[in-house]
Amino acid sequence: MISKENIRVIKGDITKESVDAIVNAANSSLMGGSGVDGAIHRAGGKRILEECMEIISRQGKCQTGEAVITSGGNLPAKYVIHTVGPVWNGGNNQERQKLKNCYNNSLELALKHGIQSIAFPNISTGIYRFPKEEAAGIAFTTVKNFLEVTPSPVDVTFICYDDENFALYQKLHQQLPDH
Ligand code: AR6
Repeated sequence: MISKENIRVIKGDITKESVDAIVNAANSSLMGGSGVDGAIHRAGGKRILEECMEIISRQGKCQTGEAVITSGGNLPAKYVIHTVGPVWNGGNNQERQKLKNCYNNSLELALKHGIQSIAFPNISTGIYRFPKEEAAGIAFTTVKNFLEVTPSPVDVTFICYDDENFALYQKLHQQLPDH
């Protein structure tokens, strides 16, 4: 049973998190951008971009909903898991399923690398315009379902940057049992 102790919700800057892996809301080129992607590449340094370029040359673009992993460069986190969220286009373009895939694929990749703590930003809720309340529900439910069946425990933190997301995630967190 997943309780309040298994999932953390905080307000802050994900680049400052000392966890095994932080997740980046990237785009399919993996070449950086603005928002949280820009912040991670700025704080992490050029090593992350170099590793992203190697990945692209090996496998081509990172498709929406997929995830890849690099080192954390100069970040306190050991790894960065780059996932590509869907651009909100009204909801009839499999945006919900693709957002769910981002969380599941990031967690699968984390397990493969022995990662025991992971921090997620609120994927797709900035430049990609996914409605925040629905995105929060999908993120929370997907992570909760994953944790319920995973053989190796992972500490999950949702890092909210804006007040609206923080309030939405706090509300979802309060609905979890205490223990
Ligand atoms: N720490 C944590 N969360 C942050 C930070 C930060 N330092 N900065 C912003 N956020 P966005 P998207 C929050 O736009 O919607 C990029 O250009 C922000 O408040 O970063 O998935 C990529 O290259 C929001 O809630 O990502 C893509 O082209 C959340 O992070 C595109 O944007 C996601 O907002 C991806 O768009």
